[in-house]
Amino acid sequence: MLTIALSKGRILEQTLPLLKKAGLEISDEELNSRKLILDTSLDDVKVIIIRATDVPVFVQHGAADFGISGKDVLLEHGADGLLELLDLGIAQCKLMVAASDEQKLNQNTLKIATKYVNSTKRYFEAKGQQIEIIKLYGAMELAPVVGLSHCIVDLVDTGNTLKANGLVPLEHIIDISSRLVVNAASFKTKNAEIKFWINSIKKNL
Ligand code: PRT
Ligand code: MG
Repeated sequence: MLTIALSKGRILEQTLPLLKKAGLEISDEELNSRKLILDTSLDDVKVIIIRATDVPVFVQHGAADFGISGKDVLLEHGADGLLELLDLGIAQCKLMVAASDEQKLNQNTLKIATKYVNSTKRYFEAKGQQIEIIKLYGAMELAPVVGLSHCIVDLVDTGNTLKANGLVPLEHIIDISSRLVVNAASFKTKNAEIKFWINSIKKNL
């Protein structure tokens, strides 16, 4: 039995065609049901649907053998017990610093609203810039507008969300895409099975 962890939303949408090409299908009936454990076209493979940020947690603890997760989420979670074995190149975006204008970044202590606390700390520590982080769980773009922070660190794709809120992308922290992560113990005990799926997905990327 193999359990794969996926998150709802854009990662699921972009992963399903990859799994299909690799020989694993999930019916619309399963996808449209309210079930969190979905049956697949193969009896010995199940898919669980969870929050994006929970995917590395389930995989780390072996509740899923492997999962697909954004690099942004993995950088926050840490690599403990996880093997990042494949870059799927899907759900691409950039982690960036954004503000209403460049001058806003000139502060002795820069106030930053973000949910990416670890990546933000690492980036500004390397630059030697003193910061104060205001941890938010969403709608980061709002923070500079209402004076909660000088800038934000968030994912940017088209840039439309920033623009709509009067913000501009200023500094590029890292390119993001989704990665296939494997539970380290599963990779030993179910090595052939997991390698089979990694290779099948890889062949069709
Ligand atoms: O809400 P929940 O925590 O359950 O998950 P989620 O809503 O964050 O999930 P979802 O489906 O949005 O997928 C999140 C994953 O997709 C992230 O972890 C990234 O790896 C990846 N991804 C790729 C993105 C984007 N692109 C993206 N543009 N995740 C979020 N965004 C958001 C961004 O935060 C901003 O609000 O889209 C907005 C910017 O988009 P543009 O096109 O206006 O620049
Ligand atoms: Mg969301």
